[in-house]
Amino acid sequence: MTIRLPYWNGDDPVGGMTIPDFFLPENSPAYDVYRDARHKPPLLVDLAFDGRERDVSNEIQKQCNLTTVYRDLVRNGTDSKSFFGGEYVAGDAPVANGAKSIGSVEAGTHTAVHRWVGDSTKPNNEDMGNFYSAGYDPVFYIHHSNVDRMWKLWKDLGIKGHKEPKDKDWLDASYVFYDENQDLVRVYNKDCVKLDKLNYDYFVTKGEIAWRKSRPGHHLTRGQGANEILLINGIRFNSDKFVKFDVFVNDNVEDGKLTTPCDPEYAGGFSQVPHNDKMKMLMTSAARFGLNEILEDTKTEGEEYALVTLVARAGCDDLTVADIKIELVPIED
Ligand SMILES: [Cu+2]
Repeated sequence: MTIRLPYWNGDDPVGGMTIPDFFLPENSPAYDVYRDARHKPPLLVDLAFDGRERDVSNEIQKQCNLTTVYRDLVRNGTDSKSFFGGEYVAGDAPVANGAKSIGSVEAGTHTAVHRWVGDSTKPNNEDMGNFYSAGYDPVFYIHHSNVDRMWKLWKDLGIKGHKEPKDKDWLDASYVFYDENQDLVRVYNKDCVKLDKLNYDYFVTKGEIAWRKSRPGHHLTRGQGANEILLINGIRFNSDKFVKFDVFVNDNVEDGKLTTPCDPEYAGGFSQVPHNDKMKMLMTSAARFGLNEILEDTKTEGEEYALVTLVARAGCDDLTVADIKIELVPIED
């Protein structure tokens, strides 16, 4: 049996950056009433959305989106932990203690699209903007198919360090799902790491590689000995709200110029789709940002100190951070 799962390649500047037409007519089974009414074509998706409208030209939005994808897949996705996030291994409780560390494939464009599609006039940004309701919107499935595709694009870059986790406990961790007969089936991480085993693949889309050339002012570099990584540890936050803070490195905040996700000083953001609509729950997590390119791009590689600026964007009232440090992480072969 062959099935096709559509995906929304919101990263593709050739026609991909608006909600696909099929999901728009009110009589379509793929329509959902709980979406942000302002975010319809021709408006382009903002892949770094933090809850505020950007009001920029399509050309600038396109460029910002490409830089954002580049940041998720290259600059911040330097190794498996930085890209996927901390490992849940066999025996871990999934949500109870929060994620060990968030990955760029989750915290970046993934969460921004959830928030951008969800209805900003609803208390919990239903449907796409909240964990409990995201799956009610058919857009959820084309969005998450594309998150899977990001994984493949990340691997296909052929950059050293872009490897699956090898930890046996992670490979043996499993989840149960209902199959088409409503029987529970157990699925292991190790069954999901090889696309040929899952037996699916993606079309190559027209603009699919556009973001690869979107490092600010530079070309793709590969193969250095180690990655310098900025770690923000012990992030404690209220998980029932949309939370986002942005991270800037060596940003000259006094020059009065507003730094945007298009600028090289923008390291990325920490954000998460809220988890619960009623209960207040404190979660802890951590975030990792690749520094190799950012230091080159801001021409500050030789300096002894790096200035790290965190800017609260949404839901940060109760947020605390335990520790900020820089670590040199060897690149795995
Ligand atoms: Cu999601």
